[in-house]
Amino acid sequence: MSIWFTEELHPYYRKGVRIKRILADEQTQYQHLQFVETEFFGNAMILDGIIQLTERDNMGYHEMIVHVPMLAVGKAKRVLIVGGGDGGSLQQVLRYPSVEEAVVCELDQRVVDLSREHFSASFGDPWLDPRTRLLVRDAFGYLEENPGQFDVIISDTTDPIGMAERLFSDEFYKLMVGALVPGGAAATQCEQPFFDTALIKQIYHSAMELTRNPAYYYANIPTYPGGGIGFMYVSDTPWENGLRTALPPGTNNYINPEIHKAAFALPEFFRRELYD
Ligand code: SPD
Repeated sequence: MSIWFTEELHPYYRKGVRIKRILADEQTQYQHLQFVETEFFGNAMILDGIIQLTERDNMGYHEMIVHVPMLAVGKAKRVLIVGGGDGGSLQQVLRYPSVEEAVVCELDQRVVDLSREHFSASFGDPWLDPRTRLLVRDAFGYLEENPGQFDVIISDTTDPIGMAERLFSDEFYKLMVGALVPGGAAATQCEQPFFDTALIKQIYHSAMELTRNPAYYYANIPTYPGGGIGFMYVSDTPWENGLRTALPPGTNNYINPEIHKAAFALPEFFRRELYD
């Protein structure tokens, strides 16, 4: 069987990948969850018709969303991942020997279960690490209950549609910053400069009101709309601190010191929108 999966996240833009076979297809309590084997990108997870990650190109996403705040803070002990049920961010967080506890707040247990089955070749099983604590619940309440607790928070979410829309709100950013220790840092999935300029501006402004050194950065991920995605770095600690910190033990497939620095260079139309 050889079929095309076409994604239409925006009504004016489509992209597609060729699929070899469907590995899982179910309606969970929260969403339509699919795992497919693609022709070029390895296994992929699709939620409500939107590609969340593929084995071949997820490294740009997970390495950048995790290492930029982790390196900036240095020696993080407690880390919270909001969403992230596929385990990709968790795998990167656990590379740091300083991490004592990595809490993953994921709403949908089925995302974790099926990711363990279909991404084990890429992520191993980070859920077995004794430092991992999985909480199957909504992150809002957990953030409210845990002010000032985390050195680093990673908001590894879907797009701002339906139940995930709240994770892009001012209220969420306020709670997230409130859950950081002084000097702690967060990085959030923050969409695409061409398609989501207004949303990113709104988030940057709210991050500016909450912290001294927010900044936007970008990574290339061919299976996402526009070929990439950005992240909001949210902290009083400048992201540049991370340029002086060594990457953790293990192999990187995307980040290196040059990429780390260059990711914060923005195309002029977008830099003007955001920073002027
Ligand atoms: N438009 C696709 C955005 C996907 C962001 N979520 C990725 C989750 C990977 N852990």
